[in-house]
Amino acid sequence: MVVFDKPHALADVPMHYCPGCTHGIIHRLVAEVLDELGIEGRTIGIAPVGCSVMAYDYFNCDMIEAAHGRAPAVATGVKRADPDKHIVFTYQGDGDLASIGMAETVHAAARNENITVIFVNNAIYGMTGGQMAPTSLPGQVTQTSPYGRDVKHCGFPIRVCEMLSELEGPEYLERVTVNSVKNIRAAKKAIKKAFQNQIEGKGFSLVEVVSSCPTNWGMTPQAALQWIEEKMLPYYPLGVYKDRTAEEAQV
Ligand SMILES: Cc1ncc(C[n+]2csc(CCOP(=O)(O)OP(=O)(O)O)c2C)c(N)n1
Repeated sequence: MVVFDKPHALADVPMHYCPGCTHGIIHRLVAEVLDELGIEGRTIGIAPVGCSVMAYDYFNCDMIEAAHGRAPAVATGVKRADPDKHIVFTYQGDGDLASIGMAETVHAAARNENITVIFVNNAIYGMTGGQMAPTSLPGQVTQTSPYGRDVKHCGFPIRVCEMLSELEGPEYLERVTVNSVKNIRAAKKAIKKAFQNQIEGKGFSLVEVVSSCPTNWGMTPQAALQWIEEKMLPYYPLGVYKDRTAEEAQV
């Protein structure tokens, strides 16, 4: 009896990610959701620039590569071209989504575009070698903040879910993490909801996944999962930051 199998929506190829990187887990969760909702054949994913730039090799659904930060704009075009047919998701890192692509993110949310955004927050620019990101923590040592992020000089990290929750536009914003089995299960639930919302035409749904980058954090994979728990989560609390349908049901 097969009790555990590779999701069909995930390509059967080795991934290039570093040991302990959580991109692979998050890819798998997205693929499981595409399988369970039976939407692989009509889904178009928008790959970012960053470590997950080659996400187009890892999903069996159609994929488009967007220039750095432009995934929500590309997703908007694809979705609006045939809104009833396509399911469209973006998959973006923090440099991509919260730095160079911040304008696209905010405006797609404000317009309540009916798309699903998977936001992988690993608090660093992974692909380019570990520079400070908009989500790097105060005091965090990176290649461009070797003495630790000094907020007087570099400003404060951006909490994307909290910031977007001030907009009227978005339907659903949730922050999850994948540093334990329990948290991975919760992350999958949130990702599934973000796709279901789109199927039901509810609008902009973003799931922020607090993630690890052992290579650029300079830690073992195990220590990186611990660092998520001890350092990242106090600054980026898990939870639902907006759920319009649930809020309206309460009124
Ligand atoms: C317009 C443009 N500016 C800068 C770059 C260089 N660049 C490539 S990846 C990247 C940062 C990626 O970091 P993040 O989005 O956090 O993803 P990660 O690699 O950590 O998964 C940058 C700045 C680029 N490719 N294009």
